[in-house]
Amino acid sequence: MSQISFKRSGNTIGGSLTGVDLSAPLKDAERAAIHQALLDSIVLCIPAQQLETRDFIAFGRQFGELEPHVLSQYHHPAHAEIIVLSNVVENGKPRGISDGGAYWHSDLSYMAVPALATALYALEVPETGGDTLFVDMYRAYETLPDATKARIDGLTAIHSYAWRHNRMIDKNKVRAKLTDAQFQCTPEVVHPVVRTHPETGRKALYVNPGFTMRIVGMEKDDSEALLAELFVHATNPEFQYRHHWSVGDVVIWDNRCSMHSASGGYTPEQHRTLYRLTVTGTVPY
Ligand SMILES: O=C(O)CCC(=O)C(=O)O
Ligand SMILES: [Fe+2]
Repeated sequence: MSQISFKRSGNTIGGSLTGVDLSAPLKDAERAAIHQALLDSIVLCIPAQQLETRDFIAFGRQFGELEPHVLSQYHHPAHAEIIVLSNVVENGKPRGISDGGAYWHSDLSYMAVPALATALYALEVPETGGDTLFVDMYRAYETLPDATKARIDGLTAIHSYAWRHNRMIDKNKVRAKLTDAQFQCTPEVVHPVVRTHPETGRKALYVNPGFTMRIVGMEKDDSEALLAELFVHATNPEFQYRHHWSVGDVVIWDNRCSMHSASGGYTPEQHRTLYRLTVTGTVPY
């Protein structure tokens, strides 16, 4: 077994860990190294894995409870904890969700208890395109002008899944409307605009174009102008890491201090299939 080794991408966000086989039970030292590398790099790739579905689930479970996604029609047939992301259509039926996350967002920020982490396992990837972009929301917060920090201090914002889902239907027409039950499961929620990471104690900006509808207590136009200003600042390419996928990559990211976006750029003939699982976090403060 080779030595466990952590390498940064060169930025404040993004890193990779080699010398770990996630198909075998992890030793305590490996578990601690993965956890620390995730806190340090925000987005961690563990490449060249060959996993059974249960190995991937066991990997996710180490970080906390796993949460089945609201779009149950795309769950893995045998494991509801896994949602399938795929552009492959088999016998006229999509193997998974084909238009997930093509906008900046933090996973499950639309839930009262949002996601701590998300992990993807790459089964099929296009040679070019299909990258996932990530942004460091600690840095986005830390580099805001003092006047903006003072302005957003103590503010809260409304996040909504149905609002996003309806915009995706308008745009792509491939999505089914939310069922009544799915709609009931995702009421609007309110979170602080700046949250404190419960493990590192650092502050991070916690609004995103995907799910943040409105700043509480502001007129619509003022809220939109402030959010637009924050989003332009946060998506500065300097704060970003771009992940180009290889088959066998397991990538896990910390949603408490990052946003991400699928970047597209591949044709329907190029298959892209990833398994995804989501680890439940804690109420933001
Ligand atoms: O497919 C991707 O690149 C990202 C999808 C996404 O947003 C997610 O899995 O949370
Ligand atoms: Fe996402």
